[in-house]
Amino acid sequence: MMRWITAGESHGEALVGIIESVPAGLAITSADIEGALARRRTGYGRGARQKFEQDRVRLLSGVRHGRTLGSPIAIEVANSEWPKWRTVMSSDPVDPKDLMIDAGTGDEREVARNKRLTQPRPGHADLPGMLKYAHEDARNVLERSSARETAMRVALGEVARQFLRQVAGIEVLGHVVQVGQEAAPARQLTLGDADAVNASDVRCVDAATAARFRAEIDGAKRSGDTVGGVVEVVAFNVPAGLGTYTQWDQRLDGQLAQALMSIQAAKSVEIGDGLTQTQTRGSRAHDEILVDARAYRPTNHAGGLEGGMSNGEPLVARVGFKPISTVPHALRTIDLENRTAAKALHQRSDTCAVVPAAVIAEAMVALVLANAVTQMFGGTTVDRARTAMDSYVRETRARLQP
Ligand code: EPS
Repeated sequence: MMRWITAGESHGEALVGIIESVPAGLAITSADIEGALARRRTGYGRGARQKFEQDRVRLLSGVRHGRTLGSPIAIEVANSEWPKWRTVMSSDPVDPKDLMIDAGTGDEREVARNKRLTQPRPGHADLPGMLKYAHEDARNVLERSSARETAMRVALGEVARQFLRQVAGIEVLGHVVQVGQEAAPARQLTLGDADAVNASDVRCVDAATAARFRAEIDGAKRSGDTVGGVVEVVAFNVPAGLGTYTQWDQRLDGQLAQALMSIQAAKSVEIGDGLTQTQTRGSRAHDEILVDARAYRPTNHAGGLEGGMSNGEPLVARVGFKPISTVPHALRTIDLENRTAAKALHQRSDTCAVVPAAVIAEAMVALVLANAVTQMFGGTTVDRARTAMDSYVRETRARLQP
């Protein structure tokens, strides 16, 4: 089983991730990971931090001369702003006096950064986290619950993406289909759209829709607010049969839903036309199997998943994101220091994180699919996995040929 975990605080020295059971022989470099991280950083609606902070990647283990060894792969994404946070985020004890200085910047805000945060911000993990772990300073919660962690998900996701590409020719592409009230017209994404999606600052191929998305983000920013939306991830060239109906936790749709719902600010996951199907009669909801030169499906309402397995059609998942919780309009809360009514502190933040969320959702889908592929086709070397998968695809294709 391919397993992966992350560690690291938002303003800590670095994020660290480990992914294990990646087969040997996969071509991967730190440049590939840097490229993936660059895609996550861009996007309309991001805040100031993305402009000055840099992600510095080091591939610490599991890869030699550009090829995986089969051993655990450890990745570090260091935070270029660490010198400013060295004291406030120090692992070792610090002199309380050091928390009252401006870190040599002459900037009063640097002192503010060191102060204890006792007013949990609604929508964030702050309040339940402070209660659960008995923290008096919300920073002890927010540093880890922050979506900064998604940088490591994307770094690990790049390993999975290269694995899927090199073993199975599977490609994963995410785009934005809704920002606030503005929705893109229904349209099936194709692999040919990849360059246009990547070139768009709102990850949307249609210029008119992209303009509406930007206007929606601008409107939220002008009114001191934030805005959410929906991203859609499509995986192409997925063979039928990944996942299984035979046990609940092995179902691919369930694994995708868990992975996607775990992204910070995610509030809904939809597979295919799942929500529309709740209002559709069964006679029109399903994807009939027609036989021509080969068996094919004229529709893909199921989003490529039937019975908890991929069915050979493009896999389609949508993730709904709430407007991010760091709302410039201060929200009402409690000050846990004196248990009085207060206003939540706001420093700076993104107006909309839906655009990077499309890249993050791609990474999560890639990680789930890479695990499913290794489970089915073996996981010691890339070449053996590819040979096993090619033979399976040939065999199953022949069964669909009249
Ligand atoms: C985040 C809030 C912002 C984002 C951050 C995630 O940080 P800050 O409050 O320090 O301005 O910039 O995202 C990243 C650092 C990143 O790399 O995506 C949050 O609260 O989740």
